[in-house]
Amino acid sequence: MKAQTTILWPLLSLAACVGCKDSQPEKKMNILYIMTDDHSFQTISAYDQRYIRTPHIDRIGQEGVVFRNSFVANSISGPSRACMLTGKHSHKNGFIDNMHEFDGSQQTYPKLLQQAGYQTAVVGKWHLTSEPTGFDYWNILIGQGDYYNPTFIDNGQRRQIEGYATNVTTDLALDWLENKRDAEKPFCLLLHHKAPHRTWMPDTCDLGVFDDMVFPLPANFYDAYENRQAAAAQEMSIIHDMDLVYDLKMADKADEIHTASEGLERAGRNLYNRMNAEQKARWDAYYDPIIRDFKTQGLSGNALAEWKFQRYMRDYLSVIRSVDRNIGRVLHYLEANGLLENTLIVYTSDQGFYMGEHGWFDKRFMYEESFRTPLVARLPGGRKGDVDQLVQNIDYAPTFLELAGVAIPEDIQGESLLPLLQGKNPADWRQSLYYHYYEYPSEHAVKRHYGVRTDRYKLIHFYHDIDCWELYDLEKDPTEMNNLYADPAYTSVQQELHRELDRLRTYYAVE
Ligand SMILES: [Ca+2]
Repeated sequence: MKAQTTILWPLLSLAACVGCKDSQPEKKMNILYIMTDDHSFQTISAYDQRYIRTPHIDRIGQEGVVFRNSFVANSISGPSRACMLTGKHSHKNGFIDNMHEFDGSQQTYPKLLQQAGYQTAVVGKWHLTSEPTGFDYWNILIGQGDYYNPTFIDNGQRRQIEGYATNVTTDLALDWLENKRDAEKPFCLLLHHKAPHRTWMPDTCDLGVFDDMVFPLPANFYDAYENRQAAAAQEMSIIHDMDLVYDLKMADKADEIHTASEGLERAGRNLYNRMNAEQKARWDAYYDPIIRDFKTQGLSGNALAEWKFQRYMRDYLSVIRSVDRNIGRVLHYLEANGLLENTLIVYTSDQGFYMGEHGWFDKRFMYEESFRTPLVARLPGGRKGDVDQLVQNIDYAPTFLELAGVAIPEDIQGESLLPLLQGKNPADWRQSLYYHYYEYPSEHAVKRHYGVRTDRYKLIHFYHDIDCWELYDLEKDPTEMNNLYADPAYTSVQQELHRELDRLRTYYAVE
């Protein structure tokens, strides 16, 4: 599957070709890799039309492919990004959780592309602690970054930029494309948004746009986590862990609303205080009446939980609206500048997210909502339609390398998606995926776990301070409520999954 195919894009200048066919200069395909942070596939209309329309993200999929079975190797920001940069699972790239620092001296695909003559750039969220390596240009947010008036590190220099993060990050990317790159070289641009990461602060122009909608509660919103010990132990529930001030913007001027976490409450007020006077005026015009109404209602129990869910959905979707609009700006730029037909465009997220399923927000678990991640890609001249094969974020690095005609190093663990993008269906494509999450003990209290997923089944082992196995039949139980590990009817399935998990751990050299 790692056979090399070089896609070469002939220069459009006819003058350059006259009489010199044999020595005709050839230009490689550009790569635009757009990624957001915590964008659930449930909130992209190419995947799910219950909540929002995302015409610009959908366009990438309509003119290219929608990966229907796209997953991550480790469902948390920094580690997921390290898997993508290296094409290797966490235990091989070393960045197993967000408390680590990424070893930037190791092999990454931007470095290999740079060596092959590509101009490389990363703009927006980085979150790998160490400074970017392998980029001609980098202009990154600090840590998670801020939604309002964010500070960027511009090739080493800190600079605060007035505005809303998704707009500003897009501006920086377009500025690099227009003014800063060498147009004679192919480019690889990583446009990585901070949005829609917690605390889902909308742009002022998007405040209130979803207020007419009432979102149905997921059927398992009040999940009791029966027979699932790790799920019962988490601290990422909308009911108990979503903070009224930090997450839901109830920072009242009278300072009467207080929450269980002084730290989160203070952080919430600090986020508000980052805004300038004009931004605050628009923000207050929207949120002050909501805060007043909230105080009047005096909600508790399920009524409070459901109020929080509705607020969460409205804020989150408003942030997505800005993401999609800004992707539209980028597509328009490419089209207007003749770049649409020689650029691979990829849109993904660093992992999926819970929109109230199991009562949760956040990610981390190997359950479907956070193990899956959206992935749409548009390859000029390539396949149009759905791709059903199991793909994972370790596959992006070898895909970009193969597209650029760079030999894929033997130690890369992912598989190039280029054949799938070109419309082929390799007979020997992988039949199962390996996953490993390490960040415990930590915020949200999700236990360490690893597992295997096939097209129908999933086996998970939670370990560290517990020792629990879970098995799901995704065909009969797509929302993973029924742990079948001890069910005698699934004994042979269980044994087969154990064998497959052992095989994968050997194949990926897990120690
Ligand atoms: Ca994330």
